[in-house]
Amino acid sequence: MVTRRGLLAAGATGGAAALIPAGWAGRALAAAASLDARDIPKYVTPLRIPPAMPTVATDPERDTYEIAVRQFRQQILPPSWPRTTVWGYGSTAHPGSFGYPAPTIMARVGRPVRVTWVNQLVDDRGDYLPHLLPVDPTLHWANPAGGVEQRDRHGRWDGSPQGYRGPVPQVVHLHGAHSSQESDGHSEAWYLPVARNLPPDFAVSGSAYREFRSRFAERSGLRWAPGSATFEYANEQRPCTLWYHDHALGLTRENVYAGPAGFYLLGGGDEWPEEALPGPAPTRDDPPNASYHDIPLMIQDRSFTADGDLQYPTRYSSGDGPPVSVPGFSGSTIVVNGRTWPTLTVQRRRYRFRLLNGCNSRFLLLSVAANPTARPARPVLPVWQIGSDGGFLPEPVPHERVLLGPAQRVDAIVDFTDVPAGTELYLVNEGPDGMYGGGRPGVDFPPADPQTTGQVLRFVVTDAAGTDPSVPPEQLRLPSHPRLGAAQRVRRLSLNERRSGGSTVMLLGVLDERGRGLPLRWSDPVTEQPTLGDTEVWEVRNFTHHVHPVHLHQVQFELLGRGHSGRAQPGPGERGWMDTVLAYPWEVTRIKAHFDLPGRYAWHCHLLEHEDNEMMRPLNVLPRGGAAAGDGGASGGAGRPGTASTGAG
Ligand SMILES: [Cu+2]
Repeated sequence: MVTRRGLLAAGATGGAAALIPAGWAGRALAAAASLDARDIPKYVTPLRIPPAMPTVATDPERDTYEIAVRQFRQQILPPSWPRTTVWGYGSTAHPGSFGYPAPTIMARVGRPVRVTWVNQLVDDRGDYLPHLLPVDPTLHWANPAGGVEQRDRHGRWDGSPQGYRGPVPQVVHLHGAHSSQESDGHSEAWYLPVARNLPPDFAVSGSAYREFRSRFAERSGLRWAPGSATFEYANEQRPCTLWYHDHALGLTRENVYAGPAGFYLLGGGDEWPEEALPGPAPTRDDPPNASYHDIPLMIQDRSFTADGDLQYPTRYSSGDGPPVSVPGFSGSTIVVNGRTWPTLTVQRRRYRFRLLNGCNSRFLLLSVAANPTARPARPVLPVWQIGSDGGFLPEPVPHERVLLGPAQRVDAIVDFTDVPAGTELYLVNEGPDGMYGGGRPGVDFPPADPQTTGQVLRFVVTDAAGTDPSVPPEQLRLPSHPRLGAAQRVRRLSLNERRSGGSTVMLLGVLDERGRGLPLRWSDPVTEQPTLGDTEVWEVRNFTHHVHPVHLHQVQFELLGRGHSGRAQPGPGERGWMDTVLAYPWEVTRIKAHFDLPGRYAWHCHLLEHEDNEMMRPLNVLPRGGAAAGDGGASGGAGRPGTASTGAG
């Protein structure tokens, strides 16, 4: 009998190749040699703390930004090693601001932020830049080469061994934000750069772009310029840690892998005195060498060629076919804030860390240990979780180990006050080097290679330079947490795997009349169509062997329960607002959300390789009284029809 443990072990042998299905007889493109991650010295570069993104205007109404994505070279590997060509965001008014990760957008609750996002993936002559990585043109993807008729559909391969080599679609999603549809960064609202040599028959924007451009113009009087989109974020939600990244249809995995991502820290609100927490974070007018005690950590896995370029697995369906998307990715190094295995000098005081799993498909199981390679890791300091994706928890939760799926955030405090100066501590990772099916490291799956991907960051403790006014985490009282009212509807949904063309495809879906998973693709009729103002319970049944991080746009939701019945209590770190929830194999994950913005959104798996290959479905919020054609969700259930919802901020 094949056990789950056996399957997982077979799929987790480490390295980028581990996620390519067994028996794959692909032809390797004359690929550059890989860099052996064991050869890269660790902890030789200081952690880079992204500065605050400069504005182009601040007035009583709002903060205004103009942010482009560009291609540049950056030192990601240690000094004296080759630099890496990446993409990243920065302020067009401040050419020195471009970085991977991007500068952090510092926002305040109740104060709108307006960003004009510009696709500047062009070279010095104004010609478009092709992708850094081979692109599978046969997926259901943006497909600009298909022209207006065939955009946002499956594309055709033109014979290039690199796949699609044309101009690259971009559209920015602010992950976790309560955004109106035209500002959400819908996957079909992408746009190409304004380039000298755009082929005339290409679509220059996605099929949703014009509609959202009109809506935004109606709302604000401002019309998007070609090669750009202007979005407005109301910041009417609880203070929290958001992040922004590319979301183009069928291309997100490779776009995000190339670098474009940044933090968006929403502070303020009248519910909580920020002085009680460790700070400050970077602000827009800091002096050089300011010191920070509120530090975002974007943790990602990356592989490199011997020349220092980003490496991403390429496989082929046959000897002379196009490059084909891979079902998962496991990089050979850990990169934090754009540097491999950095080191952070900390004082004997408390620090707030905004932990973000920015990996394509790697799950992280993090702890603070004195020995970087001992397994099981022996945690020496608790990681105090004070917040989840959407804001503060009801109370601080001490963790020995913190589990983070792709796109999830943990707002954490680590207290170094009692650690002797001179001590070296390590943030280590015991998540797997392959797909994650749940369970414990060393029991249900081998932990990540302790020599490489099992290590993240080194802390070097020094004496405190001043007093620490922050409140110890065990004494913190966090603001009370509003709960959603009764649901009007229960929706039964599924996560499925299906064989397709020799490999396994993961698909979202609904349930059929016998309670079995009925998988649906991105282009199938819309089934998730809540009515504006409604609160819904979503019961997501996972019929696959893998954990999938399920992300809903527009909302922050509550996790009601999990387990085989969906009634098991969420863990203590899951009792706040979330926008991405881990759905475990063969379990029911029950969430509750309130939909108070009309229009076209999406829900999807945040394993980027799944999301890009159909594991995404429309989420359309209909006006009250509107027809719900094709709406196949189950109604009634535990909901009490007619019960008014109390809503959520
Ligand atoms: Cu998935």
